[in-house]
Order: sequence, then structure tokens, then C-alpha cells
Amino acid sequence: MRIRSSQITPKALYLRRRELLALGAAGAGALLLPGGARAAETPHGRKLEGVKPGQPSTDEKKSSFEEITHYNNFYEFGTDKDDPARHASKLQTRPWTVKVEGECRKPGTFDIDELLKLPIEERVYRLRCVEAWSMVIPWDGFPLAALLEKVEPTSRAKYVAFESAVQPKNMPGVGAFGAIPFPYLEGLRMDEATHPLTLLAVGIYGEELPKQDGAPLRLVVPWKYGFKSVKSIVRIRLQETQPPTTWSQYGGGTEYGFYANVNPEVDHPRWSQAKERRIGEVFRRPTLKFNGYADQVAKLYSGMDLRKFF
Ligand SMILES: Nc1nc2c(c(=O)[nH]1)N[C@H]1C(S)=C(S)[C@@H](COP(=O)(O)O)O[C@H]1N2
Ligand SMILES: [Mo]
Repeated sequence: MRIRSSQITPKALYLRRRELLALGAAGAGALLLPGGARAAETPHGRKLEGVKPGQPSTDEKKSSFEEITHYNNFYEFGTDKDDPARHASKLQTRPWTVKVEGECRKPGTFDIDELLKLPIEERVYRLRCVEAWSMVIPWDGFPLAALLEKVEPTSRAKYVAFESAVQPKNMPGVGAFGAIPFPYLEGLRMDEATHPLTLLAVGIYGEELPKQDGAPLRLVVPWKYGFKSVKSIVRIRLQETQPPTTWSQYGGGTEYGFYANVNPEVDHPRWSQAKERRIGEVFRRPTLKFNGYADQVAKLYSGMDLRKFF
């Protein structure tokens, strides 16, 4: 993995350097933009209207817009952390529909511009990647439960399967040599999916979601490793059986499994999970069980051996 200069240079110097780079590219006009260099190089999305503060939200220092949009995992656009920022502008996000189907009485196809009319809350959550880095992200979104209740799940709906968009012409990582199979698939148990912490995010920092973060809508499950939080969702399926997921199938079972709850006591073959590095900080901090959300979610797993069900 490459180390970005943002991780090793003091923040002010790093921002100054970007400001100079932006000046070179865009001329002095860049300085007049609100937000300076950042505005010059990251296209800002439409402002979301009527976003209300929601709970729970951490009051930890938020990762910057720059960090949240330039240090990403979105393998459809490549494997380097800055590949999504460089390539995701090609993602076509309109028209966009999300199909919700399977074990429900009222399956439907929902247009993203309709979903954007649902009441939107800001939730500031920690995001913990299995690669042992973390951020604090002010998501704007609505509970996944709000969408699921529209389709009236039947009693046979025990799991929820999620599928990301595939746009081969727009996604340089799709079909690339050695790439994981797409579409990117994830899943949750029904009680996890309808838990009040589980969000469908449509924005960050009060703006519609940047493409590299999974526009126009992505899942956010803050007590699980980041790979569960599937981006750019086009299909949600309610089902009786546990769905196959990209990472539980990949690597001959050496990756984390279906549950993937953040757990400092269970290491990944490539990464110890005891500690993590908050992007922008130098010293690593201890990782918290369930990423610090144990009070809210530990009860979902009572009776399960969490060393076995990772
Ligand atoms: N479709 C899709 N969703 C995805 C991924 C991906 O490669 N493709 N990467 C996952 C991983 S490993 C992480 S850590 C988070 C990163 O989200 P962020 O880039 O917005 O921080 O997205 C997750 N969702
Ligand atoms: Mo990740």
C-alpha cells in the first residue's frame, strides 16, 4: 500500500501544497472559490435540503471532506486509495432506480429522486476498515428500515441481500486483471438491516454523496467492517436464506465472513485488528468492540460465539 503525503505531512503544509497545485492547474481564480483548493478539485454536489441532526452521532473530530473523498475503497474504480477520486466521475447516477424485491408483499422500483424526499438525518459515525484505518464521517441519510417497511416484508424475510451497480464502460476496475468479481454483493440479517443504526446514506457534509463514496446511495453499518457498507446500490432482495457475499466467497475463506463485526480480539490473516489509525493522525488507537457501538448492538449477537462468526 502506498502512503499518501496527507498521512505524513502536517495538515497545513499538505493543504498549502494542494492549494499551490490547484493554482497551477486552474489559475488565480481558484483562490476565489469558497473552500479554496478543495473546491477547485473536488466537484461539490447539490446541497441536501432539510437535513436534521440525528442520534446517535459521535462528537469526535470529523474527517475532512478532502479525506473522505480522496482515501477510498471502491474496487470498481481501481485498487489504489486515490483511484476512486480519479475515476468515479464517470459513474452515471441518473437515471437511477433501486429495485426492492423478494419476500415482501409490495415489491417495487424506487427512483432515487423520490427516495431523496424521505426525511434525511445527519449521523456522524465512525467507519472502520478491515485494513485497520478509520474515519469519522458525517453521513446524511435515512434508516434502511424506512425503505424496507414500504415493501412490507413477509415473515419469511430473514436476510437482506444488496447489489452494487456495474457499469463496465465507466468502471476501469470491472474486468481488470486480478479483480474481484462484480457486482459487489453484501448482505445483512433482517434484525441488523432494520436496526436503527443502519443507514442508507445519500450525502456527506450536507451535500449529495460524492461518486467515490458510493453515489447516489450506499449502505452504512457502523459496527461492522467497512466492506459490509456496499456502495451505489441498485438492488435489495429480501430472502429466507443467507445470501452469498463478495468477501465471504473470495480468497478461499481467508477473508472475513458474513457477520464481520468490528472485533479487536479477532485478527484478519493480513491485519491485526487490535489497533487502528485514524486517517490524519499519527499514533494508532485501540479498536473498540463493535466499533464503539456495543451498547446498541451487542444484544443482536447474544448466544453467538463471536470468534467463530466473523
Ligand atoms: N460497491 C462497492 N462497495 C464498497 C466497496 C467496493 O469496493 N465496492 N468497498 C468497501 C470497503 S472495503 C470500504 S472500507 C468502504 C469504504 O467506504 P469509503 O470509501 O466511502 O470510505 O466501502 C465499502 N463498499
Ligand atoms: Mo474496507
